[in-house]
Amino acid sequence: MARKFYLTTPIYYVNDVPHIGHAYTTVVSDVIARFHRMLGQDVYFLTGTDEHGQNVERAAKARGLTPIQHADLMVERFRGLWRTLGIGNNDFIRTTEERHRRGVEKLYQKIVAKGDVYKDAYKGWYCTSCESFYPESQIVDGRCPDQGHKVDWTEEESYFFRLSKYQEPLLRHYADHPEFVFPESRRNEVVSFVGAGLKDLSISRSSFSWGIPLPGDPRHVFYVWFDALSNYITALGYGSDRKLYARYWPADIHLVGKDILRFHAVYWPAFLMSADEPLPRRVVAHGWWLRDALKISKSRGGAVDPGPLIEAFGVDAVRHFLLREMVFGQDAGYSDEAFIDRVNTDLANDLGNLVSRTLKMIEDYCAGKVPKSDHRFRGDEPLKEAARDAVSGFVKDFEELDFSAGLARVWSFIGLLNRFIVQNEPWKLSQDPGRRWALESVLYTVAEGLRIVAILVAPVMPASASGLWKRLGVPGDVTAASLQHVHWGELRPGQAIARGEGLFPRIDKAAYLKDVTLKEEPSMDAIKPAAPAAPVAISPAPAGAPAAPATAAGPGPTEIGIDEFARVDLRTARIVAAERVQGADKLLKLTVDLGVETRTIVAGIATRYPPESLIGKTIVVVANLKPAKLRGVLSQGMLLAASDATGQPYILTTEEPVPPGWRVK
Ligand code: ME8
Repeated sequence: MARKFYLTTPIYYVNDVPHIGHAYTTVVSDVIARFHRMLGQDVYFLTGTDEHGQNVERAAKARGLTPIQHADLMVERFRGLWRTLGIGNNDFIRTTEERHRRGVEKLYQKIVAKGDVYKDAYKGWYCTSCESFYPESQIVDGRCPDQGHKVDWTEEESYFFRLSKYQEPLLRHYADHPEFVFPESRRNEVVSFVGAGLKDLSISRSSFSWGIPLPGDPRHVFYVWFDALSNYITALGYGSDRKLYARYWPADIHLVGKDILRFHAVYWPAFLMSADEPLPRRVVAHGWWLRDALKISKSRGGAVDPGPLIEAFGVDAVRHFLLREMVFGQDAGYSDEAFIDRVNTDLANDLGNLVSRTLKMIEDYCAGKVPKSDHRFRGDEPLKEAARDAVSGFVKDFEELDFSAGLARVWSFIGLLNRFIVQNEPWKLSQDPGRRWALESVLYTVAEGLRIVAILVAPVMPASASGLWKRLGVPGDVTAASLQHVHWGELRPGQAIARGEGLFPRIDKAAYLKDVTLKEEPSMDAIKPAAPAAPVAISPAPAGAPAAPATAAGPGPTEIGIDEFARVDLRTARIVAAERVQGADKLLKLTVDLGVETRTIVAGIATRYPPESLIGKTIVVVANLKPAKLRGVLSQGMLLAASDATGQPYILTTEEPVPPGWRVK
């Protein structure tokens, strides 16, 4: 029977829109899952959302929504991004689901039965952002030690878990299972944290109600981390039908960012020990994507939205970049330059060019059919050996989670294939009919090398690997290929190739970087407490324009006088033409009649308005806004629209028809 492999991502909070950090964890997990499937294992891959707690309750309230309405909207952002990124998870758990509640209650009851829960008064520092309590000794300048958020003094009745009782058992477990926390440096941190002593842990809260009520005392809800961590077993039916639990638990890998390692490597195994359930095999922590040396996170700003990158360069470019650029376990800095350089070098130049020149030569010299290798040809020996080494090295690297090294190996092999072509000069061989066997052997060798490359890159770039597979005329699905049985010579001569379009177009770096300065950040309209009645400018603001008014928690926009308002030239305009902006899902290019002139305006309203539905509509535009280029199109103004909680635009129009060019005030 196939070995089972159970893999999880953290479940993400629904008070943040997904950014590149979340995408990283989920893509890496997907790559691990695909890799293990290609090793023939019975993989179960879980992701989901963490929907309870004070942060979510607050965010929902600020938006005038109930917590569940808020969560329902936000979950779609995550699901949508995972669909776009080609994530092949087997299940998606939401902590607001009934199956989850049942499992949490069951776990709690087992811990209670063990005598590990007692009621007491909690006094101490609480960080709402991290949803975590901290002892006085760890507070630095009124901020939490993990992420530097403000902490509040909290005093309330709470149920406690006897975490202190598990200090010794945990230390023993780390010693007996050195692989339990990975990488090694993180393991040492965990061991010293636990070695320094563990205090009992408050596992209930009564100051807010958005959570799972404690059985027996519904004035309390579960502490969000007790609730959240349980997802890894509740999704397998713990507390109800245990079939999946019996088949897949314990998890083989909990993949997390280093920010939440302690919860996974200390609290979670302690809860499980108390409940007499098996512990996960490994908790694996990766590093952070940084921008300007700060962790990328929406609350800190500088978030990178993977959406526009995917839109512009394709899913596989993003997946490859994430895996290749970050040395697993360490931090990495994100920049658009690094992204473009990586994609241009690895994908457009090295692999993309190799594929297109090989296919073109097979088309030109071999009538578009895979040629055969002649037994007289010996020049392929070093490549056969290099292919064998690349495969075994790649499998070892990926098993050890060293993705960048594994991919570097594949690219060394691609480099050999490129050099092999240059050295053998098939274009010269093609001139000499007596050496046709050599020409065919050379082209077969490269095509066979590319077949193996397709198998190796399949976990990281499944769509491109399939594209390459099809172009080489190989039947079946590359993702069904086995990484354990990669043998040289399986490419069948005589198969028709399908040259098709280039696999990876080259990015014009200068043009992209010029445009990107005007790119929108991921929309936080959905989670920011909206400034009531503030009209939302839908056109992306030009570079250098002041940021949207600060709305979160603090005071609303500062007051302005009527004179200041009068400086904004608002006009009615009639839409005379509308079309989509190439390569941008959200943008429409509108031609508007302003009475005295016609202008072009780029507006981010394509998600709600098909272009043809807009023709003839009267809208309101800011007519004296400095022109700005958006995705290469000069926008000479901005239309006004309201936006709902999810960021969907509703354009402003007039109640009665009015001619274009009238002043709005
Ligand atoms: O912590 N670089 O959810 P969360 C790399 N709900 N990874 C990053 C990152 C960055 N800059 N920013 C975020 C929670 N991540 C809890 C988890 S699990 C039982 C409950 C990734 O939405 C990374 O995986 O804040 C990190 O651990 C996770 O997102 C935090 O997601």
